[in-house]
Amino acid sequence: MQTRALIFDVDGTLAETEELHRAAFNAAFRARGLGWHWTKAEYARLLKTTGGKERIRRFIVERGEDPACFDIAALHGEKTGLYVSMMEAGSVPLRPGIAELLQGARAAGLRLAIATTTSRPNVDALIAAALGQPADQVFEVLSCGDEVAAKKPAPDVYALALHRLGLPPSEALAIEDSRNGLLSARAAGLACIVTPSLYTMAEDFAGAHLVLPDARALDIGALP
Ligand code: XBP
Ligand code: MG
Repeated sequence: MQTRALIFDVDGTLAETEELHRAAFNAAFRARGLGWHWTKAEYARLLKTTGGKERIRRFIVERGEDPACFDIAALHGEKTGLYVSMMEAGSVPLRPGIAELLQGARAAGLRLAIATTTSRPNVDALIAAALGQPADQVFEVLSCGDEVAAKKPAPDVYALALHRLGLPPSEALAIEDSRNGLLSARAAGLACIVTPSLYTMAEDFAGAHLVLPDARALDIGALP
């Protein structure tokens, strides 16, 4: 086996977090009296733009308004605070098989990393709530959205995770739930296993090493 590290996406892959993100965006819009509300259908469309700040900007442009008239960074900062509070209050379970996969991978001597477009506080809150441990004790490397110039589907966040691991792409494997994530991993030279999530299940995963229903179906002994 050549694979020495598993690099995980977060939203949709470790857990079905997007409904909590949507609730946090809507709560931030309410708190600012903006009168905006993202329905599930609208969010499914907007999710094609990765990154919360980029998603808000696109929404404003689509409304025919000028993004320069809004403090998107502050609005998004408020959304992140609300998401973290909501996660602390309610938590979101890890997807089936994820906890076992993390444990099994560690036991098999694989290194664990994160490559996500989401903000770091969101990752910390999810892992603390779901596993009761700091994220940087579970994952040796964490590469997050705001650390790179271009978010997925650009390769930057996977390239950064590989750089921090000190590994070539041939020695790591990405685990994703979305087409944008798959494209990002492939553009960084990584093989990628996709476990589609609620918001991504209708997407095209051509180019994936494997498409599996969830992490329970992932056999560590059969990795490339
Ligand atoms: C997830 C995202 C994120 C979250 C929100 O994509 O696009 O933007 O929806 O996070 P992926 P922030 O799973 O491909 O990484 O609001 O912190 O950006
Ligand atoms: Mg994802």
